[in-house]
Amino acid sequence: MTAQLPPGFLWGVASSAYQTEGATGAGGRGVSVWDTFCATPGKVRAGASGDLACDFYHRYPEDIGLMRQLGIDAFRFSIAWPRVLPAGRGRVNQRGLDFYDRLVDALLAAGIRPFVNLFHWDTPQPLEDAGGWPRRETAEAFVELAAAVADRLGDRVADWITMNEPYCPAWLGYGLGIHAPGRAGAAEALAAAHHLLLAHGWAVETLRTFSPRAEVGLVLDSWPVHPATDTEADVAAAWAADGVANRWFFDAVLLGSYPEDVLERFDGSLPAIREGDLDTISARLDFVGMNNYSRRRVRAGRGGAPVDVRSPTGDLTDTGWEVYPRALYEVLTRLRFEYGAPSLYVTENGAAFADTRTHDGRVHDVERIAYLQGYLGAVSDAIAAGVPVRGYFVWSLLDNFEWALGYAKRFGLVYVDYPTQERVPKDSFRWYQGVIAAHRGSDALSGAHTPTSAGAP
Ligand code: GCO
Repeated sequence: MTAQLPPGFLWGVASSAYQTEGATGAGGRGVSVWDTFCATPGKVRAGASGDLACDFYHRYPEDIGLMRQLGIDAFRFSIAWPRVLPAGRGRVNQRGLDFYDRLVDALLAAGIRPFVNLFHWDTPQPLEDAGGWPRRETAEAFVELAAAVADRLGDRVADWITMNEPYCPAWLGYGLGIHAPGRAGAAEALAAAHHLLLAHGWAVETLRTFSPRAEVGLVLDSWPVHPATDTEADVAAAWAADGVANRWFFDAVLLGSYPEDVLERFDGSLPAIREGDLDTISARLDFVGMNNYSRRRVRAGRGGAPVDVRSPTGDLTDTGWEVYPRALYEVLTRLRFEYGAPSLYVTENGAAFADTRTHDGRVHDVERIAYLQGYLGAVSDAIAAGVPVRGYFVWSLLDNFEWALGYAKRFGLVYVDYPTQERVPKDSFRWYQGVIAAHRGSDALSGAHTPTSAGAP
C-alpha cells in the first residue's frame, strides 16, 4: 500500500557533481577542496576519491535512459564549480558549461525537468587557499558562479537551488574537520556558515536576474533533535544542538535573524555580521528543499554540551541512522507552521544498506523499499496536515561516492559495480517505478496532471 499523494506531485531523484561525475581532469576542470581532501592520507575511507565515481560525466546518456525507465519527472543535480570557474572566480571555462548544457538538453529531450543546484560542497581549491568560506570574498566569488551558470542555462532551466546543506561544509568541513577542507574550529565554522548563507542570498537575486522564469530555493538538511531523556539537562542539550544544526539556518533564511541562544553561546567566536546581511540571507524564496534521513537523540555531556546517543531500539541503516519516518513529518510541519516556508520539496531522502548481487544477478533491497515506503507515508501525512509539499526526490539514482565514507555505503536505486561501471537496477528501482506509474495513473484518471513535461518550456 503506497501513500496517497496529490495530483501533480513531482517524483524525482537527486545527485551531486563530485559524488557521481568523475572525470575530475576533463574539460578544463580546476581542483576542488574534495580532490585535495581525498588525496590527503587518512581522510577518506580506503583512500577513495571522486576521480572516477560513477563516471556520470561520460555515461549520463545511459543514466538518463535509466531515469526514463524509472519514469521520474525531475532530476536534481549539482554544478561542479571548478568546471565552470577553475580558479573559483574570473575566467569562465566554457567547456565546463558545455557539459551542463548537454546534460540539460538531454534531460529536457527525455521529458525530465532539471533541478539545478549550484553548490554541493566542491569549492574550488584556489578559493580555499585564499581563506575559504570563513572569508567573505568566497561568497562574492559565488555570485560569479551563479551568474555564469544562470546566464548559460537560464533559458531552459526554471528550477534552481542555490546550495545544498550549508550546515555540512560549515560544520563538518570547518568545525569538525571530517569533510573537506578538514579544518576544525567553531569560529571558522560560524564564519563559514554566515558566508555560505550570504552567498545563498546574493545568488537568489542573481538567478532571478539571469533566469526570468526562475523558481529559486535553498536545500537545508534537518534532523529533528530529540532529548535522550526528559531531564532538564538533556532537553537543554537537545535545544542547543538544534540551535547550531537547524535553527541557525531556519531562523536566518526564513525569519531574517540568528537565534539568540546560539549567538550567546558562541559570543567571542562570531564572524562580522554586517548590517543588511540578514536581509540578504532572508531573500524571498519560492521553495525550501528539505533533506531528511533520520533524527538525532542527544544527552547532556560535560558542561551540558550536547552528545549524540544511539537509539536503543529500532532499525538502523548501514550508516547507523535510525529508521524513523516521523522525523520527516516533523521537519516538514516545522518548516511550514513554525517558519512559514512558502512551499517545500523533499529534496533528499533515502538509505544505505549493505546491498549485494545475489545468484540471480539482482539486488533484493527489501529494507530500502520498506524505508522509502515509510518516509513517503510521512510525506503524505504532512500534506494531509496542510503542508504544501510539491515533490519528493530519492537520494540517489546511483550508488556513489559517500564523502568521507568513500564507496562503502550504497544509497542508490541502481547498484553500481564500480570496477566495470555496470548499472544494475535494484528491486527498489522497480518499486519506485511502480509507485510513480500508479500515481500517474490516478492523476490521469483525475485529469489533473501533464506527465513529465510539466516544467519544460
Ligand atoms: C547529504 C548530501 C548527500 C549525501 C546523502 C547521504 O545530505 O549529506 O546531500 O551528498 O550523500 O545525504 O548521506
